[in-house]
Amino acid sequence: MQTMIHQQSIHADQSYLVVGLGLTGYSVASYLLKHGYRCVVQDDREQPPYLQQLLQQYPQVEVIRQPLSESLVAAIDCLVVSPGLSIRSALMKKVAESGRRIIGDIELFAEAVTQPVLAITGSNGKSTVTELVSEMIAADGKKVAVGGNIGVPALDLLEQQADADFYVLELSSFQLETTSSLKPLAATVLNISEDHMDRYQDLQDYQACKKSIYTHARNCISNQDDSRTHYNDDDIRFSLTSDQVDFHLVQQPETMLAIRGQGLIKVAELKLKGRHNWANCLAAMALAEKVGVSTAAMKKALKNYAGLAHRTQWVADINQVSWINDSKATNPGATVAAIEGIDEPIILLAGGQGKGADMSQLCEALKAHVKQVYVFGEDAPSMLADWQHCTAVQKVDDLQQAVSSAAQMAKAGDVVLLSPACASFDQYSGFAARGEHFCELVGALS
Ligand code: UMA
Ligand code: ADP
Repeated sequence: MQTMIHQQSIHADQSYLVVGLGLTGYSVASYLLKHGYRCVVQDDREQPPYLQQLLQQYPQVEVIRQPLSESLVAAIDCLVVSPGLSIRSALMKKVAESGRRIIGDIELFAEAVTQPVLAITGSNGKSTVTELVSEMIAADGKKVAVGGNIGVPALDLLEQQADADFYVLELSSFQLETTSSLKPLAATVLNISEDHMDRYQDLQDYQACKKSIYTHARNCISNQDDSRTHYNDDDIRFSLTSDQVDFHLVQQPETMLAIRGQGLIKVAELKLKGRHNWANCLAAMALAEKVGVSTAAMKKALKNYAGLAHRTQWVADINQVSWINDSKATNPGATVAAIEGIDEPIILLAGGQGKGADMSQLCEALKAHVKQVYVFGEDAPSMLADWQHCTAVQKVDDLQQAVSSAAQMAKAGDVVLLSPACASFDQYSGFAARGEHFCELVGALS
């Protein structure tokens, strides 16, 4: 069950406790203090990441370095909790039952924003769609501010890009859990597959958090091909398989992205590769249409957008073997999409923290396309057990050993794909550090 979140507006007479001093906590505390609200900050880690920055800016702020407790929250009206922290602990449940508000930074953003918002969630493709739709809006000559889970905290956008015509937010399920009054002009759930199963009871629980993005949305955009994303019969739909929806594919005679039967651009003209990216493009077109972007601007952005680093990113061709960095694949669904998008025989490098996901869902794709897997990291033993009946799998110590083993085994025409299906935090500071390490290791091979 979701912890109750109370709907109320920010009030000067309320006292706020900012829980967690990472990027979000720093952004929230700065926002509240700048606007004169009473707030204290709590983080019991040895080195809260943004402690120094906050104290430099606001030397008087009280930062509590003890664990959260009932007595600590007794005098507080509202807790603003960082997304990396669960609001489902026994203590948080008690706090909610006592009538105190538990919100996140996106709720504060929702209460303050005056311009239209586009909101994007889903298990995979969020960052790609967020960037792509923002490029479309910019190509149409409008000012767009982009943030949320993609990196810039939403409240920072309000402070730094107050003149934006539109705000485009990537939202994680964690951020949605603590948001109740966001009213996007258009919202989408791109797809749902297992992720963060260490924070949710089951897939339904996770799905319900994701779909809460639709609650107050003026336009709901869902994926016809994934019924878990559907809201109701009024949804605007995109699809790779049906042409009975607004945003779809046509063969004229080449495959094109289309809007209600009108081909807009050949998929061969896109820089983004892979069928999953065609779905991302269709979703971005649907969002862009709702903010009045012209089809010419959509087409221009679609033609130019080359995608983000660490998402099925080509790194090098060495002795006719292609090396691909898909470090951002932090769940099985993303890895399946990467594998299915490659026609050549694949050597897969995977592993890290599985976050409770069922890795056996990769078996079909492994059987069909992957000749060898090297697994590493915290959950390598269970991945080995889950996959050894599908293809050849070998456990190695780390990414370095995985790369050198793959280099020895690869033959001309193969693709070596880093697509871990796992989070990286057991060995790296994040997916970007893991992807950069992979690029360095590949660079050293050539
Ligand atoms: N933590 C503690 N104690 C605390 C506070 C945090 O141990 O008191 C830990 C958390 O458990 C977590 C880490 O610190 O492991 C970071 O948590 P955080 O809530 O402080 O994170 P921020 O630095 O504020 O970054 C968050 C998002 N991170 C998470 O949701 C974990 C960033 O998304 C996001 O870019 C940023 O806010 C701005 O909105 C990152 C992410 O990994 C990319 N998101 C997850 C994902 O995409 O799968 C949801
Ligand atoms: P997110 O922000 O949701 O993590 P990204 O756009 O950063 O999404 O992509 C993350 C991973 O998911 C990458 O490995 C990428 O190749 C894969 N991916 C992107 N779009 C999709 C999609 N529509 N379906 C499945 N996987 C996808």
